[in-house]
Amino acid sequence: MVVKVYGSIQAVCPQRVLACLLEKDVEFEVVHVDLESGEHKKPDFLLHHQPFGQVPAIQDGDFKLFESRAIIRYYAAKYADKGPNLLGTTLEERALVDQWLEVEAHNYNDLTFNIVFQLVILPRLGGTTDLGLVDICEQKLNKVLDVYEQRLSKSKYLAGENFTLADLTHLPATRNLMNEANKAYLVRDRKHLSAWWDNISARPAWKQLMKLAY
Ligand SMILES: N[C@@H](CCC(=O)N[C@@H](CS)C(=O)NCC(=O)O)C(=O)O
Repeated sequence: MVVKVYGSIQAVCPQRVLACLLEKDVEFEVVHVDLESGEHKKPDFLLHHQPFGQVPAIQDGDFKLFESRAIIRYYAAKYADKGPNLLGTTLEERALVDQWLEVEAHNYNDLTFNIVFQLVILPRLGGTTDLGLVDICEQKLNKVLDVYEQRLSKSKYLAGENFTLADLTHLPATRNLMNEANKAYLVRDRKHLSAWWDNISARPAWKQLMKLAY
């Protein structure tokens, strides 16, 4: 049965899920949820798919799940023997994958989101960019990225020598930060981070998603 992914193919969190499904070569259908008209806040969507009014949510047969990082963990485990191993092999490698998934969720995501929101989304909605906030977020993000740079000077990928969910989870927001908010220098000014980005963004699954989305 084809997996249904509820969301917009251009939104960061659904893209995290779609990148994972493409890596695993799992057939899916995107059920478009129109964020601009607030479809994700309507009672039907809240009741049947995501009670907090956000995307993505999936339906896989009778099974439903929301929260993009829970969904990618689910598919990486469900299809552990199909395509690349995205969870790590040893107990320690799996723990490192979890660690960097947490770092992305708690140290990286909000800062990149705020920068992209202020510079790209808010002006589109007719709002005024808070450049002070952008500056504060950028300063904080610089410190976070220094940690990434140090880590990536020691291993090819965040959790070790293999591409895993730890890297995949960073793809959508980093693309937005670099391409939409014109902040590519935050990555390009760091040698190891830049090489990591070139490497992970060249993956066929990600390139396929970019073709579908833009
Ligand atoms: N923690 C949630 C966050 C979901 C989220 O923030 N989704 C965004 C799109 S990337 C959204 O639905 N935004 C509209 C809104 O929050 O009203 C997840 O990872 O699934």
